[in-house]
Amino acid sequence: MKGIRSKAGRSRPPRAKSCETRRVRSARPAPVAPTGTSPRVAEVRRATRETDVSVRLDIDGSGTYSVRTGIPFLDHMLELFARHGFFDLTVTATGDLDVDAHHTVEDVGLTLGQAFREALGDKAGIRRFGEAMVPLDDALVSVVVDVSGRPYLVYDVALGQTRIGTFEVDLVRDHLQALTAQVGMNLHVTCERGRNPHHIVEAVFKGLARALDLATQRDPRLLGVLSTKGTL
Ligand SMILES: [Mn+2]
Repeated sequence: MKGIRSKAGRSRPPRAKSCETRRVRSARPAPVAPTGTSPRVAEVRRATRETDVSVRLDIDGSGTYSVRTGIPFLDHMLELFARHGFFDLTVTATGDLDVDAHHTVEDVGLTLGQAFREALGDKAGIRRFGEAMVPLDDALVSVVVDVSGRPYLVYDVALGQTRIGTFEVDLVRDHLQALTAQVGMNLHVTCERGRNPHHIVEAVFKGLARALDLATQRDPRLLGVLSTKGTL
């Protein structure tokens, strides 16, 4: 016994080798694949007598976009929505803008919402809830979302009939109402404060992007859907 102990002491391995051994021993096992690794992409076209809208969406994108709706302010909002939500998004729309922008703004919301719903599939593995507070100078907007399958919009942004350039700001509500209905989500948008309508609306879309990004992300701890009911 004494001999063995003495031998072990003498043959102590050099420091480097011992570190190497420790590193190998503490190496973590390869991570388990998260729930669902299939691509979450959808392509939707919605054509009526009023509008013709095409959307291609990749939820797990990097924020690249190509948006042409014929309404420059809406393009601006959807571009920053894609960028801040890390969604790859292509939107092409032609509509009866000679009537007004209403049909196009609403139908782009419907088609985008349908693309989200299709890309999310059975919603297995998603975080489901997401929230964001976004400032832009004078404006501060909070957006909270639950991709619950129950469409409900609470839109507390009092801007009335204000226009941003030629864009009628109240159309944002119609766009979000259409989006909410098609995604099947509970969406609360609250303008905490703000003066400049452009800033406020921009904060709405950035907040929506960030909240939806969170809500649609996959949580590797989840098996199936995040609901005690078993379905979303
Ligand atoms: Mn802007």
